[in-house]
Amino acid sequence: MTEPYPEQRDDAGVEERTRTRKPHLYRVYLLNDDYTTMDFVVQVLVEIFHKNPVEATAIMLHVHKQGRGLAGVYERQIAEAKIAAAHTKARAGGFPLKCTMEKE
Ligand code: TYC
Repeated sequence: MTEPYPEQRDDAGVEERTRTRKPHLYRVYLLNDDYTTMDFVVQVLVEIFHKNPVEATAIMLHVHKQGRGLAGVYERQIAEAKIAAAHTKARAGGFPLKCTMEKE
C-alpha cells in the first residue's frame, strides 16, 4: 500500500514545477490616435483579437474616448504575435495604430 519510490514511478525525473508551472499573462492594449479610422480598428479587433463586431465596436469607442483599451490577455508569445500582426496590418493600411502589452 505504500507509494513507490520516485525512481520507480513512471514520472520519475519530471520536476514538480515542470508539471505545475502556469504561464505569465500579458494584457494587450490598443492606443488611440487621430488618424486610424474607426472601421479599421474594429476590423483589427475582429480579425486579430477575435472579438465579435459588437464587442469590437465597444472597445474601439472606449479607446477613442479614454486613450487606450484592453484588446485581450494572452501568454507572452501570443501577445507579441498579435501585436506584430496588428502593427503589420496597420502599416499596410497606412495607419499609425499602436498596441502595447503589460504583464498582469
Ligand atoms: N481616434 C480615431 C478616430 O477618431 C479612432 C481610433 C480608435 C483610433 C481607436 C485608434 O485604437 C484606436 N478616427
